[in-house]
Amino acid sequence: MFGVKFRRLGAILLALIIISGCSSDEGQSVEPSLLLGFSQVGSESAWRIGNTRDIEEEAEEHSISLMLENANQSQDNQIAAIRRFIAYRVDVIAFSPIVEDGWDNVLMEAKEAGIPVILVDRDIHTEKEGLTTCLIGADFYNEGVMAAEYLIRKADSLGLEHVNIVEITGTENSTPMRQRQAGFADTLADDERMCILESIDGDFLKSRGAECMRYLLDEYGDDIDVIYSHNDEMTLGALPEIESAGFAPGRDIIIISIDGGQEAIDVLKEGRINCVVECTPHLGNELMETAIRLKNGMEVEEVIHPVEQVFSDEMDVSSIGPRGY
Ligand code: GYE
Repeated sequence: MFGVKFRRLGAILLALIIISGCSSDEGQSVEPSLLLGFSQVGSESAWRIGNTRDIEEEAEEHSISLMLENANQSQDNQIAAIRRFIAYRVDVIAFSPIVEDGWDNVLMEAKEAGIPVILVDRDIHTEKEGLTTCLIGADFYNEGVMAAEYLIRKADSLGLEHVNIVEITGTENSTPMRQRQAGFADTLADDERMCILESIDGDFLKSRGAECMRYLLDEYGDDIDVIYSHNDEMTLGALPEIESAGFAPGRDIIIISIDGGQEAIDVLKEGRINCVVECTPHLGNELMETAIRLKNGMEVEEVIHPVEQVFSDEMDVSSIGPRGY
């Protein structure tokens, strides 16, 4: 089947034989391995690639058979993947919903098939109860809060009286976009110095980050004091545009990014980014542990957030170790 990647093929074949009701020649049934179907958003960022790798490695580590499908940034592809997982009768379905709305029908189908669903990384919006079991992912609202708190401290230390901010946001209607925006705006709301000139959709892509930056520079020029970008890729796309326009990122314009991948941390160390809020892609271990618990009919926690930190020019950046993504 196109696009389906089989991990531990032997284990899957064994699981499928057992699912279809066969037993070994001696008539002894073999303990089925856990078969997990996971639909990934795409490969849009270092974060996403690191997240996929982590999930593959942790599946291996936990002896879980993983059916991994990459949706290439399409919700339709994700829905089709989930339907295939149901048809295969996997034990557990997990997916990172590209956007929040539009999942009710396919998740009802999973529920009717009796297959538990885990949300990884991003949340969904639904009026229906009990479509998913839990969410394993970052607290994006808090990431927005941490970004804003850094900016307030930075404005204090530079003695700024008025701060013009432009925001390059992630994929519209995705959880990280909504919550990173809300956490940031809410935290700045009472600070009269802070003015968000415009928020523009960069879709978490480097190329869009560059395009958005060109537009923002045309529109606001040297009025821009701060760029708040919802991920490293868009930040890395924006930086050369800022430089071509004759500004020094990190000095003339304060740059705040989210994710904390190696490339952005290297640029932070060069002084061309001021602050990177960490968003860890290492969700694989929790995902596998949770899938095992669900398979065994155990309770799971509704929301699992990893602990995250802030890297910035307020610290000794040379002490930041290798990031691994
Ligand atoms: O910040 C971005 C990725 O959902 C947390 O998606 C994830 C975001 C991450 O493409 O780089």
